[in-house]
Amino acid sequence: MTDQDLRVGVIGAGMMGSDHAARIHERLSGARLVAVGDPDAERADRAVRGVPEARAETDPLAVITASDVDAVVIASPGPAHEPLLLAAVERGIPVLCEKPLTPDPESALRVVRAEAAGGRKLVQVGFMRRFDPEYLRLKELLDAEEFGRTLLLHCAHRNPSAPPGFTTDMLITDSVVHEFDTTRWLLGRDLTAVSVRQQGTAPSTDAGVPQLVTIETGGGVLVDVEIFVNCGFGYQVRCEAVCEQGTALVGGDTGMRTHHAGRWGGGVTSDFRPRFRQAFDAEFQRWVRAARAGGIDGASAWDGYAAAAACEAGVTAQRTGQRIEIVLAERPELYA
Ligand code: ISE
Repeated sequence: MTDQDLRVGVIGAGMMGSDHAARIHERLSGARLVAVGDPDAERADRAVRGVPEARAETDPLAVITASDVDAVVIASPGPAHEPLLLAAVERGIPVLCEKPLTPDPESALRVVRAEAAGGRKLVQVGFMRRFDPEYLRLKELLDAEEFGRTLLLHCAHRNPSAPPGFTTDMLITDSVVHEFDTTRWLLGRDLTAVSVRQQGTAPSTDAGVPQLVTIETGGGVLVDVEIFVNCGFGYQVRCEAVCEQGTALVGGDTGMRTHHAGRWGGGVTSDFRPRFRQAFDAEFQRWVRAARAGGIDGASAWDGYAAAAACEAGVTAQRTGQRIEIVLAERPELYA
């Protein structure tokens, strides 16, 4: 720890917030945890246990305005993000905000406009797949057109079981939001339309039933996503790119292979924390470096807004069974 360490406050001490607080304390260099804010005092206390120099707060805004906080991580529920983001932008401190940036495009655009008015990118959205070594290699291959032009992406996003209260909307806003972002990032093109297919004729109210999402993109690449949050066997996120002269697959669970008791096999990760642990670590370490220089290094507020616009269209597509176009506002100069 040094005097130049970035002094970080974490807002939200739920599953992700406490995971990030531990990450900052245990695994990052150039940063130290100074505060955790959560309206639930017990959760906040738990997240700073074992970090004597960090305090627990019950008012998340107090973390943003504290003079000993240089940068904040926002990991509270999405509906709480907008006032926190606006306060951080007003104070001029860097933020790493877990997705979603905000729950809808209108509020996301207000954050974008507030940031753009200040002329400096301060808000990074926690789309961690952009830091996953396999996804990074896939992007490199696609950017260099190693197998020719990209034609299609086939994606599968499977969670072992839906947490209590997980609704069908959340298949889009909480889960497929990652594919919206990775698709834009991998292809370097905006998304233009979205359709959702599901079993039967009426929109399903059971989030445990798989759905198929089709995404159209500016460059003409078609993307399909199977979203299945009740697959039972483990956590799996795959993306296969079909190019003119070959295919490339990431997320194929190609870790250690075992041979034992007359069988061979390998492991499947249990949830997104172990699957993307390396990505989260890299994302945070790079953010710390960027934040110390006063900026960001990852998905911007504009990317968060684009994802929110795709989610809104996706939920409408899911409810109506129609193909819904994704229309974006004019992009401020800051994100050109
Ligand atoms: C969760 O919120 C995440 O962000 C995970 O990455 C995703 O796989 C999961 O489906 C979401 O519920």
